[in-house]
Order: sequence, then C-alpha cells, then structure tokens
Amino acid sequence: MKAFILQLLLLLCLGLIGATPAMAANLSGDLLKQPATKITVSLGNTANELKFEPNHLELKAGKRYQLHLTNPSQLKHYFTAKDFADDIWTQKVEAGKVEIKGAIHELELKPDGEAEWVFVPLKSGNYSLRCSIPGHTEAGMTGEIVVSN
Ligand SMILES: [Cu+2]
Repeated sequence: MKAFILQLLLLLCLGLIGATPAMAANLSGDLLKQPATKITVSLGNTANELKFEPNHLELKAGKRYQLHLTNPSQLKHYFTAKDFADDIWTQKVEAGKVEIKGAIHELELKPDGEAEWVFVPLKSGNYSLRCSIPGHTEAGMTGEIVVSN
C-alpha cells in the first residue's frame, strides 16, 4: 500500500508538471501489472427499463478495475458519476478500436454500445451514479458506488 501511495504521488506530481505519458506509464508499471477485477454494468435492459444493473458497486481503493459498460436497450444512456470520476485514476477507456487515455468524467452509450473503463479508485467514499438523459434520473436510473479502503 505504501508503494502504491508513493507511486500515486509521483503520478500526481508528474501530472502537475506535465510529464510525458511514457514517464507516467513507466512509474505506474506496478499498478498496471495488478490484474484488473472485471465488473459489468448494464445501462438499461432489453425491456427498456430505466435502471442500472447492478445499481450498487463495491470497490476497494488502490485496486485496479475493468468496468465493462453495456447498453442492451434501444435508448441512449449516460454513466454519470462525476465525483467518483474525480477520485479515480483512469488508465484508459476502450470503445471499438479506440483507446482514450486520461481523465474521463462521463460516458454516453448508444443502443448496443459497449465500453471498457480501466481505473484505480484512489479514495474511499460513497458516490452517486445516474443517467443524465432528461427524465432518466427521475425515473430511477440511479446507483451508488461505494469505495472502501
Ligand atoms: Cu438513461
């Protein structure tokens, strides 16, 4: 854990001084060697119900996750958890043949869309998740992400 925190501090410092991605990747080597825990969250379902399945996630700070997001419905949906996104280190988001590196705040998934979000939660906390399409949060398309130490 101590090594992890040191690495993180280095990463954060490098972020501030504008380090090259290669330097950051080198320093985060140990984090990247950690096998990622796979979690799948479905945005909506085939019955077009406005909900996340599951709508409750329990994560550990300092662990690496591969969050597989899928949208099996006929509507577009958002995965919006901005406070959570502020408190994680995103390694990448992969969608189709594109990999996006760096901080991500929100993802929109079109019908039949899929994306992988690989990240490490940095802090414990309770974070809210919602779909920010008008009417969807109100209809119950919400969730909770709990990060513990
Ligand atoms: Cu939605």
